[in-house]
Amino acid sequence: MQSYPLHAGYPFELLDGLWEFAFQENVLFREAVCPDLDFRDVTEVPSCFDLQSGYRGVRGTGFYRRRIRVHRGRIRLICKGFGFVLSAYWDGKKIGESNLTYSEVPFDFQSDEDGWHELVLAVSNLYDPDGAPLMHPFYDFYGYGGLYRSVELHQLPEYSVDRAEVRIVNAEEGRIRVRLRLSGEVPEHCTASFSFDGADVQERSLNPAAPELEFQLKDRRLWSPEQPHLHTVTVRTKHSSVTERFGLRTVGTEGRNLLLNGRKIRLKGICRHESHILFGVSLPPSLILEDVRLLKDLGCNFVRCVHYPQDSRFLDLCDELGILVWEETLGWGNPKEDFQNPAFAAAQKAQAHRLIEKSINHPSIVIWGFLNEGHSNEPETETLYRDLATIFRSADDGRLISYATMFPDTDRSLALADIISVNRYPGWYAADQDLPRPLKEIEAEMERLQNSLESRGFGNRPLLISEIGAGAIPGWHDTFRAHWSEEYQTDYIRESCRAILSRPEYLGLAVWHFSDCRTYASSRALGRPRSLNNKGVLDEYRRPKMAYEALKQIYSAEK
Ligand code: ADA
Repeated sequence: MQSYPLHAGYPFELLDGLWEFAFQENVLFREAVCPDLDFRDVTEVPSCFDLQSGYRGVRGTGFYRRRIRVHRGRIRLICKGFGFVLSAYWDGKKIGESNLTYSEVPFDFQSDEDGWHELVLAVSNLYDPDGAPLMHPFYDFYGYGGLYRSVELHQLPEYSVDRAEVRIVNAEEGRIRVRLRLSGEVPEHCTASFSFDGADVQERSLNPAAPELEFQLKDRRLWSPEQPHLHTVTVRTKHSSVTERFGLRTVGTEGRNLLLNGRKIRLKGICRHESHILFGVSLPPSLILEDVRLLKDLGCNFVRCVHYPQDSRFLDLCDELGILVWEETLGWGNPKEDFQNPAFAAAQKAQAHRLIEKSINHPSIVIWGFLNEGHSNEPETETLYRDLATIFRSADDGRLISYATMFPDTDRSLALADIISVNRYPGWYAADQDLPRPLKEIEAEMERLQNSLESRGFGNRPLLISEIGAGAIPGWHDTFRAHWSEEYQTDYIRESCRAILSRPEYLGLAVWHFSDCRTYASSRALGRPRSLNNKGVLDEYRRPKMAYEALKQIYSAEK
């Protein structure tokens, strides 16, 4: 199950499979010395090394080693997702490092000789505010270590076409702009052939300084959740080719409404971590597909992908099966101290650029997000919120911008957002802790929130509840229908959906959460029984709780 873009024309190798493995506890990648390592173990790529027996829950640096045969010349190594910090060594020489946890990162280098070479990838999962600024132990999801996603090796020709980014000029008319990413020694006069949907080949000459061209598609069809039609473009240069998939659709807002292809749409959504109790954040393809099937079965038309850049295979399936997506940079409740840390700000911005680059062609993605529940009520956070919004807006005018706030009444950056997105848990983290079953708080909070935002001048923007939910221990039933019972969770989800969907002022909601997932292994787990965030409508093995059926009924009935 390979994800788009697809490359051809030059030797390409997927480096997934068994690698030699060594581990140094409590050692940061910066301090580690590769040559002295004792590679006495093996591990699998992709996977989380801290989930395998012998290494469960460890913190330190994992070293992956394998030998690879290549020709002399330009090499690109692509790591599609890792945590937290990765450094790469080719024949003992460092070829790059990255602290962009969960991002897809390329390392370009030169191989000087034909034949066998040694590749070592060192991955640290130690919390370190300077070296690994995007991850923190207080995040409410487990910070796994390892090469979460595939590793690819591209033996590039003298010059190559690496990506073809498609921007929609006019969806109805099928007019698009294709911006190429070229690398290597691109000749001043060079041509490329473009073919759409495997046919309609057009030869064009390229300006290597600005390789951007406009096209008119012949057989155009719009993409929508009901009819997720997709197109492909294949671009060939002398020794390389890339195939990208895209869809024709528009997304915009009008007052409180979200418009898809000019038509009003409400969001029936759910939040989803990439997480499974057995695989951590490194999900096998069959499970990714199963998750997308479950989203469809639930009747969702929207998934909020939390809280980091996602596996492209999941996004490909959302494109194919017609689910609208919110994708965001890695963040969770970051305080102002993070915003004042230059390493954190730089990593956020770099990750935003990488996110756009990776995901630009997915028609399913309609919202770019960032900094979940950052302390957006503090003046010190304003600059980074603004900088991130600017990065997304200037790179892409075909999508909306939002971020999930927990400070809707005092937030200082709301004006940046096309959609006001608020995380709310009334009646779960109840205002009145002595009241049994405080479900009434939900309705009251939806009313209050809407009025508060109107009074602050945001009454004319779409309003989304980007999280709402309650925890349930799977299989625990209670005649009192108390907190943690499947009964309370079911009642809670019913009441949340009713209170939100019955109000035309709300764009919709993203229920928290899809499935139970591992979180704190520290004493913070006192509020997280089983060391899991238990607010899934599915348990950690994807077995349905009572709330699953309830949500399915509501979403299936809601047009
Ligand atoms: C927040 C946060 C989620 C999760 C949730 C909860 O809204 O964004 O990641 O931690 O709270 O379960 O309390």
